[in-house]
Amino acid sequence: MFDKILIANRGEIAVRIIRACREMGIQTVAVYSEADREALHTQLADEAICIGPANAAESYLNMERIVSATIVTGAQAIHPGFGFLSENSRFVEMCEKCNIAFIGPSAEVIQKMGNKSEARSTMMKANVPVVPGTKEPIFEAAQGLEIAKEIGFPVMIKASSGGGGKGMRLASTKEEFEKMFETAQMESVAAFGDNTMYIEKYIEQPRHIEFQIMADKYGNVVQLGERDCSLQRRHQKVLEESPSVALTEELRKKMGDTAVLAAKAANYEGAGTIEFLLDKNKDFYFMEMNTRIQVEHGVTELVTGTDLIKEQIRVAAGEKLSLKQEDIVLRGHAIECRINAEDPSRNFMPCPGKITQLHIPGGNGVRVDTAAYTGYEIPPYYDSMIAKIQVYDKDRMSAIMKMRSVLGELIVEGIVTNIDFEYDILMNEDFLAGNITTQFIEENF
Ligand code: MV4
Repeated sequence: MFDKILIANRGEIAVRIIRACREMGIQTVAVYSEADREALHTQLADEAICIGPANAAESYLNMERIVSATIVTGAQAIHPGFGFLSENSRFVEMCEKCNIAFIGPSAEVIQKMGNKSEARSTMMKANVPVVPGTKEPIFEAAQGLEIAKEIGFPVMIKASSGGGGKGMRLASTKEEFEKMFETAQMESVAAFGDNTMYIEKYIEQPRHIEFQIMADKYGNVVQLGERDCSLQRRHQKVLEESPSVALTEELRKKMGDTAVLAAKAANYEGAGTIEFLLDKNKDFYFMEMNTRIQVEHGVTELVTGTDLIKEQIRVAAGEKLSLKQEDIVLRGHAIECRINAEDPSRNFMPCPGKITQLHIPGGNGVRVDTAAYTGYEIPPYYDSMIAKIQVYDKDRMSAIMKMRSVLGELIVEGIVTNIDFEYDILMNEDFLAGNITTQFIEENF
């Protein structure tokens, strides 16, 4: 096992990883920017190194400085968390060259799955269902139009380097197609320096269902059930839950088996997520694979009774999976609400500032992952998520009642947050009935 791990991240996920390391008897090194001198992760780690200015490009995204900090402190491994360098294959290559264990999959796998068009091909070859569309990457509108006519409009035009909605456009007619293709491609070139595109049939009112998977270095893969992440606003998840009300036990098994098949096809190692779109006929399609631990991993931990961060560390150190598929059962129901420093009445504009008073509820079945404290000043340079409230209870309605109670008790003063917005979702009739699609928030709020 590792003696010392460097955490290449900040905020609540850095704190979550530091705690897992401490529970395992592993020393921790935090890296922090000049804006994060007073941050909780900086204070909680055994050692902390300032790696540069507030601007993430010069600190949390600066590969050379992070690798240097790892070498200087004698850490043997880097945990990247999510965001920042977590899916950067060049960073993983650099770690490999410097003999530092990257807690995650290999550079090759990250690269392969990060290329969404190539990921589609890999999955098609492995008999994983994908959305009908292009089989090869395309670079020109004319090529795409041929395929679009075959599969029928409307179609989604997607950037191969995209994900999370960037470089993505809907085209409803062939007249619209050319213009939408050009804009999506231009966006992709600007954002990723890549003009590779692919086309998919448009799935109407889908649900976003993702499966957590975990794999070791010896080809063992398990799936830990699904999370329903259909409640999103502009591709930002707002509320996640497990299990999904949309799945029967039979469909869960079928999608879970498919997720394992997908992970094996990718030669996967570590924690990962297989994202599916589920349509109204309950047909499901592979959409993307995320090669990192995700923000919402806690809801899976609550219903499966596992610790995914510890398991990530163990498999990165070369241990066999401690989880067996037959031992993994989803018990009860978990919900997560993301608390953001943002103003819903001003188009969810970020509202950083000083938290003058913070009261965090606790109690039976309540988990709060946060790096905020009374007196903490949220810097304006990073994302606006300040806490994840997670509840666990015997069934969905009990979990909803518990989350209402917790949000009612939660006090965050000095800044504007989305707490009331989350509460309104928990009171919505369609939400209560489980009628949630990816259009829910746009339609209801
Ligand atoms: C789609 C789709 C419908 N059909 N692809 C949005 C983010 C990116 N990862 C993929 N996305 C979508 N792809 C096809 N072929 C609808 C969406 C989509 C969506 C997906 C999941 C969660 C929320 C969403 C909100 C709008 C659109």
